[in-house]
Amino acid sequence: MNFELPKIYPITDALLSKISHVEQVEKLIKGGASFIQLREKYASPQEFYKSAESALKLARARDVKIIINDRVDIALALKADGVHLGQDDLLPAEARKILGGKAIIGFSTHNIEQAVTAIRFPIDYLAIGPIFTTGTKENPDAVVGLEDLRKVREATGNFPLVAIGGINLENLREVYKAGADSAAIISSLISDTGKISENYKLFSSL
Ligand code: TZP
Ligand code: MG
Repeated sequence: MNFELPKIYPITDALLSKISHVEQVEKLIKGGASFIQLREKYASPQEFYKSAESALKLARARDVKIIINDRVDIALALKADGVHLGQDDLLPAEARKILGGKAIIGFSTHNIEQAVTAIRFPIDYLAIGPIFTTGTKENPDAVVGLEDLRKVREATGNFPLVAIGGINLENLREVYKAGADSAAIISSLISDTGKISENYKLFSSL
């Protein structure tokens, strides 16, 4: 593997944080983040390209890795570190052909069956969620829960595993205990704009 999965995997959201992706990246880096996903569900591809370009420029200067959500084209054009794909995005094998062997490819799954299928794909990590109820994702899949997270860990051996969805300071330890290598977090990290750096530090100290 050409990267180390961080224990806390921050994901940006311009709507929730009310600030740009580059501003979120700056605050996350200030808090110690070295691996960040840019997630943009509302802006046009053109706008996302522009904001990802600024975020990537800053991240490059600080030796921080940037993963682009959904958009293989934008990841390729900006030479981002990788892409995070969902069940309906380009298949990981197609993305791998486009982005090459060095790109980090993550893949979202929502149940044990999808997770077991995913470990045969050319991906670097798999994500499973929503573990808890989340208000961040539109039309989220059914809540997976800690028990099924445990089962996913068992069924996928030591495959790099990211848990996502409704993770906060209270439940983070349970998520690691159930077998997640990493916790991907949006709202409890970035929705209080003034506390993004502080929150990252707090989460990564647990
Ligand atoms: N995929 C499953 S849940 C989710 C995504 C993108 C949203 C996670 O956001 P939050 O605010 O940490 O629940
Ligand atoms: Mg997607």
